[in-house]
Amino acid sequence: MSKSKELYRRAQTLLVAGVNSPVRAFHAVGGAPIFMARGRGSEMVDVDGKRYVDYLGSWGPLIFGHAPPPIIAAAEKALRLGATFGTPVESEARLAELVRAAFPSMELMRFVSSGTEACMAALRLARGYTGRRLIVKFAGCYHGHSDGLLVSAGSGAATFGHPTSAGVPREIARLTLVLPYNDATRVRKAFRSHGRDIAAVIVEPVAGNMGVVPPEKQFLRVLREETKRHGALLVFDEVITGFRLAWGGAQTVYGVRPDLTCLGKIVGGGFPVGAFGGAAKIMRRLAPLGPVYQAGTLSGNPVAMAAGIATLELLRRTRPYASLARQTARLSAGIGALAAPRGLAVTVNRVGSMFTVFFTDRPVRDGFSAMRSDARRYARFFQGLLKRGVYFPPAQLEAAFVSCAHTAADLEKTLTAVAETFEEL
Ligand code: KE4
Repeated sequence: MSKSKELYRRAQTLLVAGVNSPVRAFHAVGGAPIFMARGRGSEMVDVDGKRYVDYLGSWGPLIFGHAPPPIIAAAEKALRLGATFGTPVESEARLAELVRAAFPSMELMRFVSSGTEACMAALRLARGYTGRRLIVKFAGCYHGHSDGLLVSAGSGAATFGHPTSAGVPREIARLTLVLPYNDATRVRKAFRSHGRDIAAVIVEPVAGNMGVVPPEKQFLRVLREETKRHGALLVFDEVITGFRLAWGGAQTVYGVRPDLTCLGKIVGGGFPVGAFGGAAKIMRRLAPLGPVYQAGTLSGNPVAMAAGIATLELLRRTRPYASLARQTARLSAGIGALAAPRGLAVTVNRVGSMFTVFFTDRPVRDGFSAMRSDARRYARFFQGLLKRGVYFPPAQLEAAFVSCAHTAADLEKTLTAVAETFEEL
C-alpha cells in the first residue's frame, strides 16, 4: 500500500473524511486523496515521491508557486521574533498600505483569517450600515461557509433562498435572494420588488466557484447602478480575483468600484489571511468605533502579514499579469485544440491566469450552464492527468491556476498529458 493511502486511512480515524476541507476528499473525482510532502515552484511532490505540475495552487493563493524564497524568508524572519502577540504590530499597517495602493476603494480595512470571515463580516457590516435585512447573491458563486451564504436559488420566480446545508435555519436562508449570474434583467426585477429591503449584493466579479465564468457586457455595471439607485451596498468578493487578475483585481480590470471588497488567498502569500474594506464612512460602523461587531484572535498575525507583504511587494515590482495571461491563453487554447479533433465536447473558459476545462459543448455563462457539464468525464480527465503527473482541481466546478513559476516545459508536459488523457475519455 502507498504511504499516501496509509496516511489517508489514519487521517480518517481522526479527521472527518480524513480532511480539513470537504473538496480535498476527492469525492467529486473518486479515489483516495493524495497526501503531499513538499512543493517548490510549479511542482508538488507527494509522500511517495511522485511529482506533479500543480494547477491547483492551493485553490488560488500561490501566484508565485510553492515556497518562493522571498516569501519564505520574510515569514521565517517574522516567526523568529514571535508568532503572535494579540497586540497591534507595524506589519498590519504595512500590508494595509500595499492593499490600499492596489485597491483605493478600500479606504479603511480589517484583516481576518479567511475569506469566509471577510465575506461574513462584510455582509454583517452592510446590514448594520443600511439597517436592512436582505442579501442578494448569485447561483454558483461561493463566498465561504457562513450560514446566510449556504443558500441555493428558490424555484422559479421565488428567488428567496433555500439552505444548501443542514444546520442552516430556513429563516436565515430566506433572507438571501439568489439570482442567476450574468442576468441583469433579474437583478433589476429583484430591486423593483425588494429594493428597499436589500442591504447588499455580493458577487464574484469573475466567478471561480462555478468554474471560471467571466461577467458579461454590462452585468457588473448594472449591479453598480441598481445598488446605488436603491441605497444598497455592492460587495465584490475578490478572494480569488484580488491580486490574481491584476494588481487592483477585477474592479480595476472592469472599471467598477464596489462599496466593500473582500480579499483572501494571495493577500496572505499562502498564510491564513482574509481582508475586507471599503469607504471609511461604512467601515467606521465597525467595533470599537461603531455598533457592528467583528473580531479575531489571530487577525493581522505578524507571520502572515510578513508573507503577505513579501507577496504584494513582489507583485508590485514584477507586475506578472500580462505574461501570466499569455501563458494561460496558450495552455487553454492548446487544450481546446486537442479536444476538437477527438470529437470531445470541451469548453475552456479563461480570465487572466485562472481557467476551467468544462466538459460541455455549450457556452458556460452561469451556474446553471456550468452544472450541465459532464462531471463524470471531468473526473476521468482529472485522474488521467494525475497519473501523468499533472494536478488539476479535483472538481469540475473549480478554477485552475497558472503561477509565475510555471515554465514552457511545464506547459508542454501538461499538453502531452492532456492529449494522452483525451485518448482515454
Ligand atoms: P476561505 O474561507 O476558504 O478562505 O474563503 C472562502 C471563499 C470566499 N470567496 C471565494 C470567491 C472563494 O473562492 C472562497 C474559497 N474558495 C474555495 C475553492 N473555490 C476554497 C477551497 C476549500 O473550500 O477548501
